[in-house]
Amino acid sequence: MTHTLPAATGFLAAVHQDGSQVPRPVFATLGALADAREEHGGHTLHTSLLHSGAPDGARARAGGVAVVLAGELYNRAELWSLLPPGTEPAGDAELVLALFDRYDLHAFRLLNGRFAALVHTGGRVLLATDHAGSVPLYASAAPGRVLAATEAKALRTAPAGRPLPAARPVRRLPGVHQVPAGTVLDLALGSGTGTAHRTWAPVLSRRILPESEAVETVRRSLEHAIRVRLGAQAPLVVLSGGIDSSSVAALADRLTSGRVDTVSMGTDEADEFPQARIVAEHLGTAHREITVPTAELLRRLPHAVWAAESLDPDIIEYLLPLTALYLRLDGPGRRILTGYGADIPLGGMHREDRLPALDTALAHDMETFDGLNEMSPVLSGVAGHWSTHPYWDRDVLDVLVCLEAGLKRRYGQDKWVLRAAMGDLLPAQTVIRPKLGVHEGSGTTSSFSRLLAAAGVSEGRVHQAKRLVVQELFDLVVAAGRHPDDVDTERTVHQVVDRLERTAQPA
Ligand code: IOT
Ligand code: MG
Repeated sequence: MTHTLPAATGFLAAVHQDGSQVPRPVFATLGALADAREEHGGHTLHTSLLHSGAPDGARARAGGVAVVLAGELYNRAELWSLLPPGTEPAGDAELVLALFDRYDLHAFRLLNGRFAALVHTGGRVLLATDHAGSVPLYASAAPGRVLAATEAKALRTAPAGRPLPAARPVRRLPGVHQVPAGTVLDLALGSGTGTAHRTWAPVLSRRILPESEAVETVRRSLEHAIRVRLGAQAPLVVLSGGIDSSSVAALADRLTSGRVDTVSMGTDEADEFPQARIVAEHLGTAHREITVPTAELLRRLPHAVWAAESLDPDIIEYLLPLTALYLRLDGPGRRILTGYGADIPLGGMHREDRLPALDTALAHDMETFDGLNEMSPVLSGVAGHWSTHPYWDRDVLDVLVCLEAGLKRRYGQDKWVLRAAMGDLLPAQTVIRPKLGVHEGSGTTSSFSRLLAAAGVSEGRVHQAKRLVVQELFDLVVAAGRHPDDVDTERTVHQVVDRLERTAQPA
């Protein structure tokens, strides 16, 4: 399915002064691997690209500069307008190459996309993430070499690296660091160290707009973000029937010539099928319901940690039902649109009427999202799909974050400005439907809690135990490189609980 997925969905790349070995690429993401080795200026650049048939668009070289890019750009037309007339980049890597030639590392300030990239030029290696760090990027560097990969596990066997500026060390992987969101690390190959440049930061100020202007701006920016995320085939929208995903489905449906597919997941314990069905019927989408038994859902916990490489138990509870759903979507790789992330800039997880608390939550969430990997493409990549998040489009996010809180919470409704923006395209009951998190709507939080209670964890320690279980799973499937199919959730829970009990006993 060419042109449906990006040219590459992940990479492992290594730049060496000597001819050292490159770790064997191991990814959770499904895909074919295209290896290449180039010598330039006395350096070797090895790349292993995860692709779905056309890796060429993900690699570019001109003169002494090479670019490797996983993911895709969403403001291509704007970016093209910066290039000399007649320049026609064949893919996003070539486009970045042309921009790099003109702006050097500041090229990354121009990009609105979902990508991780490496640039090699002379003795420099640059590692870049998109504004949201939505494609995680990890690195291990030492004098004479830089290794970088879109999954931490791919660097599991890399020789130990040195600390990197501004980058977070990865648990149990000595010398492996995660490149922050919206950052370019400019590294000197000789020393294996360098400087970090921020290319994006969430806006801290708030804009005051009349209702109608706020509503129109939100509608226009979201519509644009969805238009640029549509591939050659009709997309698949993961639909809960809440305002976030229903808005995505409605706009995708308007902008697609063919029929949009929607899918809703539930468990034998809980689902939002009736609410999603109302939207699917209203729009006339080709809709599916998939029931994942709770036992299967819990068996997928190691897979969710393996894919997200996240240590946050709350985030893993949001991502687990989605991972379980993606693993049930067989067939060729699909382009998936999700409503994930809308609650962060709109304060949607926040259920009270006080504006100071809403802005406090928002400011906190915008300060702490980095490194949670909640939008990692690997979540659907484990089943060969490519997901993308219109609410975290750089322009949409900038619009949403900076609206004054009273436009988000208004007339007793949460996410008011979005609801008002979508009023004409959705059933009235969908527009006013209160927030229900995927972890609640699928019974994920409660079934995970029950598993811990059954293993003897007291109610007051459930959250702590969840954190430890996620940590243990991370150690197994990321740091130790075990395949999640070979990791038993229940056994892991029992091991963690035994350890908890031993440390809880007085010495
Ligand atoms: P939620 O908003 O419920 O779900 C995220 C997306 O997953 C939905 O927009 C929808 O596309 C898909 N989805 C949810 N439930 C289903 C379902 N049953 N079947 C199919 N697709 C479904 C958590 C949350 O509430 O998810 N995410 C929040 C908050 C993130 C907090 N992170 C942070 N503070 N850093 C969000 O903003 O999406
Ligand atoms: Mg949401």
